Amino acid sequence: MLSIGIVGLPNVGKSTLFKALTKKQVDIQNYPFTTIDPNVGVVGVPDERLGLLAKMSNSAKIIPTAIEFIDIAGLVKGAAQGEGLGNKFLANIREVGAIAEVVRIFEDDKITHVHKKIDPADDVEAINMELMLADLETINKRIDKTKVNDPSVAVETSALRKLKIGLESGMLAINIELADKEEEVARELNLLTNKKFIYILNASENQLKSGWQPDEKLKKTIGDSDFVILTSTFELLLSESSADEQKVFLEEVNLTESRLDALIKKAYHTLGLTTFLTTGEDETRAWTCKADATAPQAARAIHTDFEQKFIRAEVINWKTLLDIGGYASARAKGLIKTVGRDYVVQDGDVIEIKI
Ligand SMILES: Nc1nc2c(ncn2[C@@H]2O[C@H](COP(=O)(O)OP(=O)(O)O)[C@@H](O)[C@H]2O)c(=O)[nH]1
Ligand SMILES: [Mg+2]
Repeated sequence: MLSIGIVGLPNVGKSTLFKALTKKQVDIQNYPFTTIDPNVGVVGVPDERLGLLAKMSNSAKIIPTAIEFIDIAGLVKGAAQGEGLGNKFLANIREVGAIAEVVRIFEDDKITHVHKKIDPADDVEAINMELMLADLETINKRIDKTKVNDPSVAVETSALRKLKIGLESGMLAINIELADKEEEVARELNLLTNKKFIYILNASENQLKSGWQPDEKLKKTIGDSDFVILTSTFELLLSESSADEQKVFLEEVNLTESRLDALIKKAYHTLGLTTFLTTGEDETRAWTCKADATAPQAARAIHTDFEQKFIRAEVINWKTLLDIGGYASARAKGLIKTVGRDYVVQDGDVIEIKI
């Protein structure tokens, strides 16, 4: 399952956010290959389409698609050099699909900031610097093992050199320009800064209420990455409240809905994922595939055998299916497409795989 590692300095609200997220924990029986670990929360991705399709099909249950969030100990300066829990911490996030970086925006004298001042752009730079240093270490180790004059490793050598130069000049690996073959080398190294980032800007309720937005300096530091503004303590409070209470609390900060759902949806986007759907009397279910997956690749999500055994698929957009009122009418009107192995799955396709 695709996962997101939550990183950030100590005392920025990571665990509070994680706790709020785990209130959205799904029944993990439905998700094979899920890790059972107190620091891992398997969170359902909110999807309005599921309820509508389930009603149409009279489904016994609804199963959303899910992603894992991993809460990791705080990262401090020197982590890349293996100080304290640093190294172990960094090993924990090598496998994640994307990194959610929590940045403290809220001011609170009672809660110590490790740098003694609230400077979000500075904090982001400090964290990203540690991640880059860890990547540099990975690269230097690999360079030591590679015989540079061996022509069979020319691509690897050039990739390593470009990555080293880029990282040393303060670039995240993901922003370093590489040829396609070199990209493969970089991917295989599992570099931390070669992952997509989503920034969680943890503001106070007052900041939220007054429409706080990142300033130019912070925007520049974040670059093109996705970001979400929320208050982690407020989200935790919401997640522990009844629907009626939630309404009152939301009004107080001029919000119409929890920002946590927005975060989960955005994280799914950051991971580069697409949702396709299946619907019937047993269940209406959302499935995950990579954004450019073909039908057989997508079918793997349902069963690992399905990629091999795939013959064809019947596909209809969820809205078209809903508007026409179900499979029988859709079939009668010829609205269901039969597609082969080359078909690239579109977000919102309702699919029946024939094996
Ligand atoms: N005022 C305020 N305090 C917060 C907020 N988020 C977290 N805190 C507090 O900051 C402290 C550290 O939070 P925690 O989630 O454990 O941070 P972590 O070290 O990043 O995991 C706790 O006392 C939280 O209640 C917030 O949005 N506003
Ligand atoms: Mg914590």
